[in-house]
Amino acid sequence: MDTKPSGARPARRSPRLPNSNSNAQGRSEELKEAKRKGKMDRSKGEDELVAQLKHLEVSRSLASGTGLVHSEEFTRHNCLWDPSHPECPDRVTAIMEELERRDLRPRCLAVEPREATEQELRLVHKKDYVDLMRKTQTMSEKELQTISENYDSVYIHPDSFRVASLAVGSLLELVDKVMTSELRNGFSVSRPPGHHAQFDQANGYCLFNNVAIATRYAQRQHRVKRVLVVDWDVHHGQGIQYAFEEDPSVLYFSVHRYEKAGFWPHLEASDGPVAGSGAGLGYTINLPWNKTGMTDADYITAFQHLLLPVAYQFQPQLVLVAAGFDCVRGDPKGEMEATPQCFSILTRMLMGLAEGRVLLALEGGYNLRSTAEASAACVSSLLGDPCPPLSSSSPSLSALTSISETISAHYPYWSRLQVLEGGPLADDVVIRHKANEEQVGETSPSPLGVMTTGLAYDERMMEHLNLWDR
Ligand code: Q9C
Ligand code: ZN
Repeated sequence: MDTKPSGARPARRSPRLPNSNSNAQGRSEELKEAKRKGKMDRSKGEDELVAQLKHLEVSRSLASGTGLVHSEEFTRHNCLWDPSHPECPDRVTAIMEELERRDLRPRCLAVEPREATEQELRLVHKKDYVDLMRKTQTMSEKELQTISENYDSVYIHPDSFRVASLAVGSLLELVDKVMTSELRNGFSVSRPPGHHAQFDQANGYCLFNNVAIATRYAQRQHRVKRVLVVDWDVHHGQGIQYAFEEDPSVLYFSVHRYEKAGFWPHLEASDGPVAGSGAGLGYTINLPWNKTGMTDADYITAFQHLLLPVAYQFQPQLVLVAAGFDCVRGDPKGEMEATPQCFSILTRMLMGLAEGRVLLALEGGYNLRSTAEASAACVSSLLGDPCPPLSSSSPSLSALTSISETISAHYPYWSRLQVLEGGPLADDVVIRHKANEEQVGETSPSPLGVMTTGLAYDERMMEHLNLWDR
């Protein structure tokens, strides 16, 4: 496509330039033609040119803009009987202030939130449950407290039904806009969170499962076949896992604090060997951390060696992120050590998937500063800014062990995890992993034992040389 020698290319392409789409040579020619005509005919408006490009189905490469949903309404849901509850209105206010402070807010396109319909809520939830939640709007504080106690770690306010419906609807609006390429990507600064909410129950500060509903909505409304859900909230999003465990059209990846089921929600279903069931076998990927203090290197290694190989094989058409920031350094619940800047990189790593259709929805995050800074880091990446540098470090032995165990569990399902040459080597990998564990036990952590680097070399490559400038 490009006839210039590669050395003459700029080191970094502007994110505003159309992507070099490898299988789009023909369309690329058409695009050039369209651009040429556009330049020639100055009377033609930009709108007409854009319409022309849309017709050529290259519009995705031009899809620009990061959608940002927020509303004051998200501060109306609060705990009447515990004013110091960690899932508090200040969480979203702190994020919006940080976006403002860093001048990120005006660079985004404001998307108006709307309430989800009953039908939409029922894409994931039972009718009786939706009806019950609706009825809480007129209940007394006493009644609300009683209802809340039927669930694990939940509070309900008279405004909760409306606000939770608005959190769902906000994400659905973003789904509409990225699927039609009106926007490239987006971030929903909403609450209450959603990833613990289940078919017939609220759970873990969550009333409706925002991300799970958005996944089903994208599939029904926009004919999306494959959705990747990435859940980096420090808690396992069991609500999302349960919704899709038998479904091969949704790949659910969660990285979470586990400590051998010692951490909430204390489920063995959160462990690494759990991989889904029936047709969905292989489409649930759990990466449980068995120690606190996981760093940037641990998260980045997990993405590089586990999530991304599988994700690029899966070829999602939409990426939804259950973006909890209780995994960021300073969070009282997560007790992890990932920096806010790390989330720029994780976000960027996902933007190569699904033609850039990446939507983040706020989940947990209980240190206001950490949550606000990490959210801003994500928005900055969505806008195309370069990632800030990280201080380099190595992944920990505990992290590598977890990653290796999950890779082993998924070897049978994902050939892209098969990095060793020469056929199915799952057994070999387990052995190598153990050997690595012994080896690094004495010294400092080393790269993933299950990963080997292949070197390709052929003498015939010597025949390619510059004849007039040796
Ligand atoms: N002793 C989110 O981060 N903790 N939810 C219960 C019981 C519940 C977290 C502790 C934590 C829920 C969205
Ligand atoms: Zn959480």
